[in-house]
Amino acid sequence: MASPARPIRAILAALLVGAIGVTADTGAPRPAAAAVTPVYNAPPGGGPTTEIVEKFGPFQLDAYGGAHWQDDSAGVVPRPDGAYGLKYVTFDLVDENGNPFGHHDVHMHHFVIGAVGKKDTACPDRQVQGVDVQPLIGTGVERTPIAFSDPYALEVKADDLWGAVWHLMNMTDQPHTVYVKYTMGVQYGATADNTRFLTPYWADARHCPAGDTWDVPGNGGPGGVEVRSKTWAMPDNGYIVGIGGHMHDGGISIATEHEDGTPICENAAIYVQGLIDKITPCPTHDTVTKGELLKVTSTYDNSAPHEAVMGMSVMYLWLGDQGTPPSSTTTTTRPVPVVTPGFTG
Ligand SMILES: [Cu+2]
Repeated sequence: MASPARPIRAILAALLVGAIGVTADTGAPRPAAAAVTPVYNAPPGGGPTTEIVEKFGPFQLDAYGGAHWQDDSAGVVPRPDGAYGLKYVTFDLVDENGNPFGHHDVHMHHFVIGAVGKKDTACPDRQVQGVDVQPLIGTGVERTPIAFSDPYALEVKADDLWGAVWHLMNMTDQPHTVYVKYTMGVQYGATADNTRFLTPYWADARHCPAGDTWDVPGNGGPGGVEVRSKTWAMPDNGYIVGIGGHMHDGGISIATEHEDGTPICENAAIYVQGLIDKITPCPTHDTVTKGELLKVTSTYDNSAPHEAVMGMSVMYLWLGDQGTPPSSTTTTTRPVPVVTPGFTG
């Protein structure tokens, strides 16, 4: 693999380090008190979705403990050409024949993609060597997909450049050839007229820009937890369309609340054999107002130390206005359909 250009590499290395548990099951329960607003006056969406698979690699990884058993780096990554709305992404690790690796055989600690040259809405000062980077999508060991139902999508412009940071680890006693495979659904027909384009807003529990690590000391005794919170001023009026939580092993939850304490989302870590296996997503469609302070809180186990952890609420906002709700008339024979908002599995 060619060495990435140094400025891009430096930018992306400074951008984000870690695993992302963004996304989505329509069946995921919402916090009882979340104020979810129906989708109404929606444009039709961007039309048919085309599925495109990108493979990035190869990474030649030695057996666990070898000279190059892991790859922790950054660079420019491929993306589908053209302009479109990005509707969904799934991530996997595959061998040279396309066969997937088990999640704990080759460990995808993180693979995070950002748009180079665009501003991070949450932390506009995120800049390295004069170049802005906006985090877009990513995943970690849990490899959960990201998906947005119509009329929502992430906008990708024809001249956008994608860079990524990644950390892959071969946990087996055999060397492997590894590719990162990401499968995307794109709508080439998506325009600002037919689609509500989303703004990524990645809000950390302690630091701006999001993605900084810290150490949990482990001095809390049996059952002890470490709680950290940070507030984030919403950049404009709009809607939160979905939230993915991001944390590392030892994490219990990421909570996102309105300024008045009303819960919006709690992303919970689900463990299998002591390792994070899933992070529950929050599909939602909750209103936010310009300047409102959302509180993001991470809760970690503090009965034992956990090094280099993260806590992040990966939000996707639509900074638009639905207008007034349509009123029913006497000729209406059925209710206004309620579109299931936000992420879909
Ligand atoms: Cu992380």
